[in-house]
Amino acid sequence: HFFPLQSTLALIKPHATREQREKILKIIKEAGFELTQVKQILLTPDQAEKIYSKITGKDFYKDLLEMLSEGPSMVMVLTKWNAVAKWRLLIGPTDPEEAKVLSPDSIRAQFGISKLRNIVHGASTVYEAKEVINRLFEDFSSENPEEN
Ligand code: DGI
Repeated sequence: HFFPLQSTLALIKPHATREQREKILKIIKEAGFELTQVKQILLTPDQAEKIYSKITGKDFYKDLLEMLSEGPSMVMVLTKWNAVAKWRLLIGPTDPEEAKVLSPDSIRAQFGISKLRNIVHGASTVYEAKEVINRLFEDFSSENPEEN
């Protein structure tokens, strides 16, 4: 079978400890992802909206924004064959309690605390991944004028 080489948008949420971040980066490497880009950044509400455009209308969206404002997130572009689906598989279901049952080896099963504090994010589709990577990394570069 042939799978397309893809990039996905991944995020380690602010509540992750340094030790957990290191463990997750090790899992990423061992799963064969290339860490194409990485930025540790305190996401603005505007940047958060780009990542979570699907759920801005949900009642928990304000909790999500508050959680993301607690500290820097590690924003990553991960590249691999079939990266979007592979990363979603590796992180597991949204709810860590569900993940522990359905996918006990997944990142959310191992390190997630709750639906909101489920340690990581991953784009759901190739289209979404492309949109978010373009918009976020464009933002990041415009914050460093000398790079333009
Ligand atoms: O793509 P996922 O992160 O797996 O899931 P999603 O796009 O439905 O939700 C995005 C984030 O929003 C999720 O990582 C945590 C938060 N969230 C989702 N469902 C709930 C939630 N937060 C709360 N408090 N309650 C929910 O039911």
